[in-house]
Amino acid sequence: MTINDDILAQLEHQAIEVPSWAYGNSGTRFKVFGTPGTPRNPFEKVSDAAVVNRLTRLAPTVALHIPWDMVDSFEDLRKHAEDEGIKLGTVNSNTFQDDAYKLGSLTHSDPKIRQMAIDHHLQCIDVMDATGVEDLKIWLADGTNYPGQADIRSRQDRLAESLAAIYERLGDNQRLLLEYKFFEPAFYHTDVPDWGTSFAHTLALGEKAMVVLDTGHHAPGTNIEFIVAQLLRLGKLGAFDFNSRFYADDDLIVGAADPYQLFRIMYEVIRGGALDPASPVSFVLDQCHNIEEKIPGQIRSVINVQEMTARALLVDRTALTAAQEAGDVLGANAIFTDAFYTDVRPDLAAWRESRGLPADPVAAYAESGYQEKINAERVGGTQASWGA
Ligand code: LRH
Ligand code: MN
Ligand code: MN
Repeated sequence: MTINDDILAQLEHQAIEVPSWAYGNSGTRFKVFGTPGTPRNPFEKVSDAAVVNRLTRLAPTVALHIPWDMVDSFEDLRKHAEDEGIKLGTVNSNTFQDDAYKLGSLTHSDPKIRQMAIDHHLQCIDVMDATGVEDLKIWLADGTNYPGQADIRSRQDRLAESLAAIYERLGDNQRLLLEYKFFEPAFYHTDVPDWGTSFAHTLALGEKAMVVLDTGHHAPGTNIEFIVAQLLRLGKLGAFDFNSRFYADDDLIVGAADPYQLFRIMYEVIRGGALDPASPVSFVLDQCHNIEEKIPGQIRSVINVQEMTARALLVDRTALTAAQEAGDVLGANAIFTDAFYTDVRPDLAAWRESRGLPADPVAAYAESGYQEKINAERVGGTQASWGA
């Protein structure tokens, strides 16, 4: 099996948004390791993101996290991104680091705290207005640790009201994307734990509200590709947060832990029409590089997505449908796995070269001297970290 022109044409427009926070230092609750060359401000994070795009032509936008990426002038940040050849992407809100939100944000029983959380989201929409960004991504840490701690049902009612107040402020082309996560930091119940809850709220809000599927936010063993198929069928899949995990929300490089799962997800993406440039689904990385180099880690990540997309495009869907309809269980499975086991790396490397890109973008980065340059330049100041 080889990658033909039809497949290359479908890969041509693939875009994977990178997260600004992947370029800052991150770690676990045990240790955050500092690394030379780490950005000291959002401008430097945008510059690093642009390097990933220059070497891969796969990452034309960078997601922001507010307040981590707060700057005096978003107009300047937007211009800086454009000068570097990329654009600013999704604006992520953050109501998980203030003391005030210890017992909840948009779900809090105190109307003053709820209003504070709503106002933060309205400020995020102001940032979107100033930068031309269309997507507001909301992930809430809201939840409880102990049964009986709070009334689960009234928290849902308050959440619906708060979300409606935010939704109200969206411009015509703007969207509210609601991300679910089954646990952490709350350990007993989480207020948006699953796709069903996110679906129910976004359905009630209206067409501009959609669900975010973060691949690390499910219980082990969950069939994520089924959720992808279902949300696409319902027209409510707004975005992916890609990463991979072995145990919890590990935020490792996408495709690293379970490449076959990424293949199965990309197959459903293609089956559901979400690779079409007109599709509303956006593909975003949500990762941290705790011990590995960050820029090469991001390059590896976008290439992993590209490779698994190419493999999923290799599935002979006509033959697969025929085998499925004939009840040929093993035959259908073989058609599926034949595509998965095809090494597409040489074909993609040749294609990259034909488009003036390096055959091996990770090696090209190592040879580019960029890392040495930022190691020398970015001394002094405070390194950005997950959380600042
Ligand atoms: C929560 C999450 C969410 C946040 C990001 C930093 O676990 O996935 O998307 O915005 O991590
Ligand atoms: Mn996420
Ligand atoms: Mn997460």
